[in-house]
Amino acid sequence: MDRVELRTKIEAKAHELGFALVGVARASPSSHGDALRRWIAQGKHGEMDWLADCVEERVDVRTMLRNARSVIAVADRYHDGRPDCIEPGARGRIARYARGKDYHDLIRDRLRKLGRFIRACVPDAQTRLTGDIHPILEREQAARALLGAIGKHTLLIRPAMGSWFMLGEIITDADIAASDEAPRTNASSAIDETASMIRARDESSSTRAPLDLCGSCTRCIDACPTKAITPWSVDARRCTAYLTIEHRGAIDSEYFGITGDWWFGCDICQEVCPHAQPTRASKRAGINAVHAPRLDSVDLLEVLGWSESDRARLVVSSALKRASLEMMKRNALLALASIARSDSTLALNVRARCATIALDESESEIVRAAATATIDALR
Ligand code: B12
Ligand code: SF4
Ligand code: SF4
Repeated sequence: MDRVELRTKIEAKAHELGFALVGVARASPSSHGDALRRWIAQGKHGEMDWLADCVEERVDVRTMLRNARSVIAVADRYHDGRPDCIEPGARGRIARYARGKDYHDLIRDRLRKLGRFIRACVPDAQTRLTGDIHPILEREQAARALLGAIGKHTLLIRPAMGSWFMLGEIITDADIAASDEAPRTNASSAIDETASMIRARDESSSTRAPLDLCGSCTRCIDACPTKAITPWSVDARRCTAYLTIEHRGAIDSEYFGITGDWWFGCDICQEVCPHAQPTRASKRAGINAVHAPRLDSVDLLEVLGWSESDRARLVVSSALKRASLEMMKRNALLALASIARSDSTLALNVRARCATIALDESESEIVRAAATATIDALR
């Protein structure tokens, strides 16, 4: 089987497995290794030491598989851009990627099947699956495979479909034609639109600068409540997604009252992006049914009274399990500090609850500190 035919077969199999986008990149070092090293040196990874521990692996996928030649990048679409319609009250929102079943499991199972398919096509091939936790710059690999381009908010954007994608990759020593290699035999392939934009850029310029879908737009930078974004870089320490999902200690009081109603993660930079708005075409493209949302928000005052068994019920086969019970309570107070600012009756109620929590020795230091910060934010 020739290299282009192999790519076509793999693309067809990935679509059959339900992936919205698939493409192939050459296995070669990152073009942004220095940007990553700078990001780590500036401490922008916060407490995510696992990012700092394997920088050199991240900048070259061949460290994950010797003799790697190709990276197959896939993307699942989990949301179509429609605005939220959350029931009224003191509700804390869950980021859209975490509203359904845990995406790690959903993507990994199908990547395994795709890996088996590749090994059936190329019997001696070795394959390594990745997906979120592995040391690989997934967005760069996806952009190289022409799945889309990286926006100033650092997420992969697919023109006309937005950034509502989860990514996964297979690294292999099989020699597969990369997506930017002509000829493409599959004219209806989902990546052709991006491929032609990239070809147009190459024809109009001698440099191979990354495809820029942002132009002079700065909407995500302006809308980010914590000022975490500078063009093509996010200071994780300031990002609500980091503060509510990755950060395990007390949240600095400066964030109370400004992060909005987000309880787990944050979607603001995607919600405001012109590329991520729902269009007729993007609604028609739909989402993969396996990502059907189960829970979009929680009652924040209820969370404050939760026990371990309440949490356990909620996190079954869900990405929400990354947050411990004390993080969930801390996050509930963070969201209440914003919501109650515009509701004086709620503010009265929240202040009273916080005064009790702040003095309650059965609550952890982290939750008590959050209660004090909430009272201060509501003064
Ligand atoms: C750590 C991490 C986080 C951290 C840090 C985020 C960040 N921007 O780095 C935190 C906890 C904050 C986070 C938040 C979120 N995350 Co996250 N996260 C990751 C993880 C595990 C590693 C990312 C990483 O390596 N960061 C280090 C930085 C330096 O890497 P980078 O931004 O890719 O760096 C490149 C660019 O800066 C680029 N670059 C540098 N200069 C320039 C200049 C130009 C012009 C261009 C084009 C590029 C460029 O080069 C660098 C190297 O390639 C990835 C999975 C993975 N293994 O990749 C998921 C991942 C990025 N996250 C994802 C998601 C969905 C989210 C959230 C939307 C979740 C949510 N709703 O709450 C938010 C979005 C926040 C945001 N705007 O980034 C998805 C993104 C999917 C997509 N469409 O892009 C990923 C890919 C997970 C997955 N498997 O799908 N995340
Ligand atoms: S996820 Fe929210 S806090 Fe993080 S960069 Fe985007 S808008 Fe800012
Ligand atoms: S909001 Fe504007 S600047 Fe931000 S990623 Fe989207 S297009 Fe780019």
